Amino acid sequence: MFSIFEKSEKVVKYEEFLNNVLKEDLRKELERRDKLYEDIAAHSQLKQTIDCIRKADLTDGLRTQVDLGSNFYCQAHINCFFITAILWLFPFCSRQYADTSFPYIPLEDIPFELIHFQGNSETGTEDPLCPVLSPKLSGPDFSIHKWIGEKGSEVLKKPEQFAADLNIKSGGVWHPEECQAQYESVIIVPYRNRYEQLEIFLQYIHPFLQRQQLHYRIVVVEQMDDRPFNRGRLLNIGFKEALNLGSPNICFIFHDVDLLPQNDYNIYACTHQPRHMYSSVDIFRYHLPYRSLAGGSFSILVNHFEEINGFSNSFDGWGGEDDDFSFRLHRKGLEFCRFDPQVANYVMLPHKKEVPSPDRFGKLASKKEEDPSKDGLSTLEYKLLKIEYKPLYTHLFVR
Ligand code: BGN
Repeated sequence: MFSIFEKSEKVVKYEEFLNNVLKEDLRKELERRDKLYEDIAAHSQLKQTIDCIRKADLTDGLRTQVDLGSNFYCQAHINCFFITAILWLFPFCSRQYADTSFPYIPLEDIPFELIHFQGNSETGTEDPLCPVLSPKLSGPDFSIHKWIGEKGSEVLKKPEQFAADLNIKSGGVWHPEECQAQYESVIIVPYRNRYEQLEIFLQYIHPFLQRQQLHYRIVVVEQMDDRPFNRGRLLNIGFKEALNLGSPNICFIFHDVDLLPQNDYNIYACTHQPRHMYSSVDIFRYHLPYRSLAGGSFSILVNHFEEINGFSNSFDGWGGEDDDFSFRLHRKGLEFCRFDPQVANYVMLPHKKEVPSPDRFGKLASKKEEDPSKDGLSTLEYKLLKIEYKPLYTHLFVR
């Protein structure tokens, strides 16, 4: 029989073993696992790209340009054997080549980066200015996946009721009553056939934007034909039409309907540099798949967007228009920024993956050679069929 004293001595020993040996082993294992996950994500991104190149049936190989740095390029000819070799070698050298590092703006610098639009037209000028950072902000929302699950199955509030409860004006417009907003933004959402997602997006994003004490409007631009979805063109249309709806100095936020920001400190206002709003997304294991990515959610000042002539109108179907947009910014020296991944993290609503457009690679390559002034805002042609001022958004029906 052990005495109580011996027993407690044994417990202490076990505890020491647990804390010093087992927990330490577990920590190392988890670190190893995370490293492995990162490699797998980078590898599968490359594999996808290579599969697409293969499917394009490049019997003659692929003519491309290799970036030697400082804007010097040399002509390269890649054949299928070489592509296969890259795929095999990639796991051994992925860390060096999958460069997704980025000089993120840390949380404490965010207030200095934001552009203030003081005194909007709708609140009285005698009201005090809202603080630079709203006191209503809260940190990362880790319950968001649960919230989405519940909203998916349960009936959402009726839009009219939701708008009345949150004091949202017709057309999805809102500003704080207690102070003058320092930021004024319009959120442009390109859209077709995703009503369930739109409902969830709206009921999530309105309270989010209100906690940030912004003056904002949500504009949904719906493509009303059966041609392939053209995200860039819809965003150009949204930009032009939204300028007719409000002040010419607003900040533009181009936003996909399936993305929900998780952290209130990701302020939906413009920064001095254009900003790619997501630095990490749950579907990419909270990483960025590649450094020049500019898709999903992007904020930009009116003059910067005009300077690059907006998006290209030529990317029919999924993929590439955001890469072209990223290149347009780069060639004008308008490098974009991102907030810290702890702040700029997002959840993507589940949906069936769109079929990527097969000719996006060719288009991207030819657009790089072309002067952007030949395709974009300046050449945009469209028909505005109708505008509806709905309780939660301004709805543009376009063709
Ligand atoms: C890229 C797409 C982007 C998309 C991101 C994230 C292309 C062009 C060929 C390189 N780009 O692969 O449009 O936003 O994935 O999903 O397909």
